[in-house]
Amino acid sequence: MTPTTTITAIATPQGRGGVGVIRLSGPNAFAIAEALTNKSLPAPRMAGFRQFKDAQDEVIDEGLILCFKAPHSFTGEDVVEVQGHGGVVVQNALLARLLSLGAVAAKAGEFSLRAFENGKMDLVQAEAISDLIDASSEAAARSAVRSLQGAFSLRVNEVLEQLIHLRLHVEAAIDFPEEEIDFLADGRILTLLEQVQGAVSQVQKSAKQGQLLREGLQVVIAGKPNAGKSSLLNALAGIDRAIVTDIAGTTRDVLHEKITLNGLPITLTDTAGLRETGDIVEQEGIKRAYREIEQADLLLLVYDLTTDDDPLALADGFFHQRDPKRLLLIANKADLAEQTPHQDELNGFKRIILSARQGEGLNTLIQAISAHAGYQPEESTFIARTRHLDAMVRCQQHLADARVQLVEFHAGELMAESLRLAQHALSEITGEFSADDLLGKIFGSFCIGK
Ligand SMILES: Nc1nc2c(ncn2[C@@H]2O[C@H](COP(=O)(O)OP(=O)(O)O)[C@@H](O)[C@H]2O)c(=O)[nH]1
Ligand SMILES: [Mg+2]
Repeated sequence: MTPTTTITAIATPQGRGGVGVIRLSGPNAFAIAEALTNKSLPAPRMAGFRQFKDAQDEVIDEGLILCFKAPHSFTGEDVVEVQGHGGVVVQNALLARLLSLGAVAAKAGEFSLRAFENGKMDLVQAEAISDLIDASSEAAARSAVRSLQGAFSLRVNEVLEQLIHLRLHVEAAIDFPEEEIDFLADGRILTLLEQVQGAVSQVQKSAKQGQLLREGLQVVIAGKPNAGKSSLLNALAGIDRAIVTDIAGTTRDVLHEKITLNGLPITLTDTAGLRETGDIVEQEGIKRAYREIEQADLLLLVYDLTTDDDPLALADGFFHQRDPKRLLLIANKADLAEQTPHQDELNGFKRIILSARQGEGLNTLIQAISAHAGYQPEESTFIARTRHLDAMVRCQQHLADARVQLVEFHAGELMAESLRLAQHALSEITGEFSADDLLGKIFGSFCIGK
């Protein structure tokens, strides 16, 4: 399906700036630009200085025109960049003129969608552009560039090739039924299958790091009033963000603070102390605290060492379940209890003894958080999304099914079907086999003009 419309959008941020760029893409891009300037266009890839005019031939703005002839453009279509001045009013006047000349306002991500549809980039690369624009840390930006340049796609495609190679072997075995049993049993197919499983695991590991970089970790601080939750948030954030007093019930609303620990983006959430209370405002705060607790990747249960509170009993009471993968016990006020900050274990739960007020033991906590997330930044990390991880999990499930069919049932046909599904799942990452609604969801979250 070739789009017949010519789309346009302001590509630079709305606001004051030296330059404001408007993009046009589609079959009429050149004709519309010619009408805008009332002059012939510069040769492709050559900048030309032009006046941009309205219907009455009045000058709206002046600046550079850049043309890119299909297929040598971002979208693969004829593209024109109109580079005027960066003011909200003048840019909107230019945009209105382009619309009156027959261009259509681009939807969010429509330029990238066309680039994808015209084979200029795969889905992972298109997503990487969006992630690069939204990157919240230098590490995230660097990984996004790596994905954009194809590092992730290359890894996925390598595994896909191995998988296709394996499928060929299995299909061949099915096509020669008299040899099927021997062929399937000779161990070669199993070896190939195990190689594919290993390769997917490797990519999964790297992608998990990339997803952490992109999506960060939701860490929620919870506990009784006065345990030192707000003090801990302030200590980790390195600023006086939350109000700290010795009055129980000081924190009533949920407070979010974005921080980066060793390059790992974290959203820290401070919550109201959990207790029975008659105060309506505090009750609402506690309700909100529970909502945050449910969604947390990691819970920091803070308790006061100078009391005789039992953290595991608190965890039972607050969360009704204990999951060592989601819970870190934080024994606070080590200074008052005259304990040196350290780390130990309590019934399989990691416990960190620290002093939020003195800032002692924080490094141990930071390391424990990184370790909990499984975060090990490496130079080659590429950006990845939950969508990619889900696809790989499904791929692994189909591979495991294939293995059962092979090893337990020698069922070539069923194994072949599982492998086909595994390939399908993996291909969704780069977009080879993506449903339209998925594409709509992905590109719809992009900014306009990309
Ligand atoms: N000595 C000492 N006092 C602390 C420590 N952490 C918090 N506090 C004090 O305990 C009181 C309650 O702290 P706050 O952070 O507001 O607790 P929250 O109610 O859990 O948010 C305040 O007076 C803090 O100064 C600590 O590590 N050592
Ligand atoms: Mg507080």
